[in-house]
Amino acid sequence: MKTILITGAAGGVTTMLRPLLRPFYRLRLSDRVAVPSPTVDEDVVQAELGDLSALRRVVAGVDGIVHFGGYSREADWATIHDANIVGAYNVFEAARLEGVKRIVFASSNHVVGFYPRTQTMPIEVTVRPDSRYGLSKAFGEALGSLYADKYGLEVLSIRIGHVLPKPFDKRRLAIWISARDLAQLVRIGLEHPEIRNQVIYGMSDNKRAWWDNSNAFRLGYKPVDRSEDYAAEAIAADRDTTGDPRADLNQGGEFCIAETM
Ligand code: 15L
Repeated sequence: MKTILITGAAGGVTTMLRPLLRPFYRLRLSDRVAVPSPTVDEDVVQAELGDLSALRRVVAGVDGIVHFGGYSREADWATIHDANIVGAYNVFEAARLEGVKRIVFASSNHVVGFYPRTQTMPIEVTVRPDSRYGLSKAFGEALGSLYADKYGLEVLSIRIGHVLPKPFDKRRLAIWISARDLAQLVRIGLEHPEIRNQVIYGMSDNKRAWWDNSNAFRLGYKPVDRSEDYAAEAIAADRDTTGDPRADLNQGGEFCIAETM
């Protein structure tokens, strides 16, 4: 069984992913805070993403890294810089120095959040970040490109939509992904022999999607969940309108206007 490091293992999304990945991998879990309810098979190590030497010890000997660590919403520059810019750099650098070839990077839809909702987009578009957070995820994708081209790492960046048991508004009907569909994409990122530096969207089989996810389908992705099953409830909730057209008309929603969250 391969050993896989999950960074940010105390987070909500990684907590949903752990039981879905455990049947296939020996999991090493890292976070700066305590990881909830580790099983006897999970190896927990506390580490700060800002500490490269500590990270080198954490990644040493693993077969792949699933990097979800960092800050997952909009915040002030110091927070984003330390957690997502320095943090992502250190993860890629630790991988290179310790000879770990595979990285699955948790990117975000907020890399392209200032595209209008009327546009259906392939992956190969110029980034239009909607926040310092989105900008930091674009930096992470660019790190993947550099480390693949220059050092031969194999990197899958997933522009994740929104991971929750079910989508709760119209925007999320377009971008939602279930935990099991995301786990499938993570496994593709860890296993697929043709990964060099690929970027894909992380969404389920969503009828109202804004993204063309051909890149993921080419790698064999077959989503099993559909946001449309929750459409009536999400539309009735009527949570979408902020009154600011930047948020209401663009894909990134409230990230297009928020300064912190
Ligand atoms: C993200 O990238 C965030 O990490 C998550 O908390 C959600 O806000 C999501 O995007 C979203 O766009 O709904």
